[in-house]
Amino acid sequence: MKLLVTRKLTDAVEKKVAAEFDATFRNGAAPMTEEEAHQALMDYDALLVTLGDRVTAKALSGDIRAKIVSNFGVGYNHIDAAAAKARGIVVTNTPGAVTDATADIALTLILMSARRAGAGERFVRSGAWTGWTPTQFLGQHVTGKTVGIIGLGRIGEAIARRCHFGFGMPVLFHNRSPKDPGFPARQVPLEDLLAGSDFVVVAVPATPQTHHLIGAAEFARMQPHAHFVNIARGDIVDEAALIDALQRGVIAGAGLDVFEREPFVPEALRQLENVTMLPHLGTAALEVRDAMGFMAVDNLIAFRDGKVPPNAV
Ligand code: 8YV
Repeated sequence: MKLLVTRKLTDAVEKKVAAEFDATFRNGAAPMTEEEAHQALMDYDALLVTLGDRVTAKALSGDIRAKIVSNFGVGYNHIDAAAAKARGIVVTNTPGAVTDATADIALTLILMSARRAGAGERFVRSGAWTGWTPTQFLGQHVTGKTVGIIGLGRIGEAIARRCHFGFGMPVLFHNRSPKDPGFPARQVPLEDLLAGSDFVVVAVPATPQTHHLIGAAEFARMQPHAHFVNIARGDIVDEAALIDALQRGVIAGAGLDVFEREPFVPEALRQLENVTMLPHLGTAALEVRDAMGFMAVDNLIAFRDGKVPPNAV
């Protein structure tokens, strides 16, 4: 099977890919454009793609050769899965492998935003710190506060688990279908979650239905001392409305691992002290990226061997 790997992966994963497939490793860190994706789909039997590679309906049109697109990552909003399905092309992803690392980043952002860790770090680094005082950099206490999690899938549940067991936080969650995580957590309508939470965390996938799920009206429902965290996808949030809410003190702070037009981050957002921003670090740990890569390769191997890939979407 002729395979194109669109981005640099870990050494261990690349070694496994090379051992299993007639593989070509594309150069460069930039995602594939729609035109490149189309060409790749014409030239290869299989693609191992990731965040930002534009496997759109247009890229999937015409006389293409590829039969499977294996995504490295759980979120696959850069792939038109419906168009792929219509053409009989299998799409797979890597759930499970990303869950704990992504939940850990959510907790990192809750803590950093509440405790003003980013602003404090910048302050020390600047050389401006002249000494401790009892009223310096006062943030919000996290332990025992209420967290509201939008989307109780694998990652949302892992965040809830950490908040409940680790920080004694009452957990509210909003989810399309009824869910019982097996520890105290209350399923509520989105409006009640927004109004009743000290920390609101977005953990839903990016779909046409979740585009701009959170905007000005939702920020207005949140409490002025509340913090907002997004570890999912940037376009679930109306970024202009978030900037406005942060500038006007509608909410106290935000922690973001993802952005609406990633990697573009608006100047207005970068200038705010009450926002903590990370460069999409969700799964950025060697063993996690190894596990994701092995999962993506295992999906390809299963397909090659005539089996149903374990993680078809
Ligand atoms: C990935 C993620 O590392 O798995 C996902 O969907 O958001 C990240 O943690 C990255 O997006 C590659 O897919």
